[in-house]
Amino acid sequence: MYSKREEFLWGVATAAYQIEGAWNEDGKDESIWDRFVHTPGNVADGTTGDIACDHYHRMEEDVALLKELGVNAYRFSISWPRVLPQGRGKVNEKGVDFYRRLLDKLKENHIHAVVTLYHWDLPQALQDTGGWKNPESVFAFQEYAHLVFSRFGQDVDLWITHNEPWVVAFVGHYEGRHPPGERDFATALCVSRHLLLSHGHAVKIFRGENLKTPIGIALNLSPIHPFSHDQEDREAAYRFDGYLNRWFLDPLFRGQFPQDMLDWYAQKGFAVLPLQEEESRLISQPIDFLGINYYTRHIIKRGSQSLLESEGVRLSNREYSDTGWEVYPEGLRELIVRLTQDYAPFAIYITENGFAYPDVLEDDGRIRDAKRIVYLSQHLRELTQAMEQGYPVRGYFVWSIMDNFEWNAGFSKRFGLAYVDYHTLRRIPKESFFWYREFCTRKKTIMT
Ligand code: IFM
Repeated sequence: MYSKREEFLWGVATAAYQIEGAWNEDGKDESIWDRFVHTPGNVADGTTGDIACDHYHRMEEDVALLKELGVNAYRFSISWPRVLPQGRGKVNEKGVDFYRRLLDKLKENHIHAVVTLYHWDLPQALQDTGGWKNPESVFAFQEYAHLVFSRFGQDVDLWITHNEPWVVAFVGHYEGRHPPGERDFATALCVSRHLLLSHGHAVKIFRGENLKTPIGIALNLSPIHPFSHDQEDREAAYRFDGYLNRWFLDPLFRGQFPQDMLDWYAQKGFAVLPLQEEESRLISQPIDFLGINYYTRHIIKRGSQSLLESEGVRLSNREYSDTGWEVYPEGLRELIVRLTQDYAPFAIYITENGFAYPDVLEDDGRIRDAKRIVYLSQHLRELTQAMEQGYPVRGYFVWSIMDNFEWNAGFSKRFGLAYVDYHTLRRIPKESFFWYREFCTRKKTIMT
């Protein structure tokens, strides 16, 4: 069993809704994503995750692919409505059995299992009573966490409570681009509080179960740079940092929302109650690691339109991925340094890092994704330097092992090391797959 001081994890990551498919099979009930994608207009290319990569039926083939890749860790998420179709109450044993078989297969192949409890697929039954804005959701999550820890506690090597709670709160409840598709800032703030509380409760339950493996949370974090040295641009950038980064980091590591953001939101008519003592203790109880999902930086200047009075700037001389994110490898080390200095996490895992590109399957059967190789190698160089400088990084995960359902962008964005032909569902390793395989093999022999 993996413990807090063991080998470095070189892995790849996925999430249930993005790969599993089988959306209504074997007792699984509807999630908010099932409901959302079945509503026309919500997904750019009109596709759904009903079948996705059909991982639910091809799990063994996919573990064989991981084996072929040579990683020593696989990060995946559990679909809450697959194991608890109504969110609480009756357990779906067929759903539990799927994850049991997956964990067994991973163990058989000597691949460490890294499990995310919540990667965005809330049971629709819970949404019907208010979802994350209802304080009851916190108790439902406790019940779910307890079930998962008690069934799989012995076979998982690293636990992640939430993936990118910022996205859940603000993209789902303020921007409305993800389910439940709300556009209300006060709701988003309330949801962020409930997500933090649910994280705290899950960690408390975990400690109560006396499980010895590490537990943490994965946040989407970015360096935020001001567009110019102007005071107003610098203030706007700091505000955006408060919005994106510090809004979750501060409660988790310091037990309170950042005061400048509480003041800013109050001044804009969104008063947030500071965390009460008990909430603060629960949310900031020690975790074993911080997971960083890193893709890009943000360059911010003052803007008058938005609630934050800030706006993003796109530079003409920089490279951007197919998702419109600037390629900025230096940002990975910058983040690691900053987070260590400001928050001193016990350990850091890069729980996601990857590059979307419109890859093409060529006539000779190859996918020459040279840009992805450059992206990964540059980021890994930064990571290696941070480690050489003594920063406490313990693992790195490429997003993703294979192309998959990229949320409201549907299948239009490809992040995989393996290409998925969505007609035949065949997985075809890209050049980056072989590159990462070589990299992992080399690293694993140097760093044990
Ligand atoms: O696909 C997503 C993943 O689910 C969460 N982090 C970012 C990835 C790329 O957008």
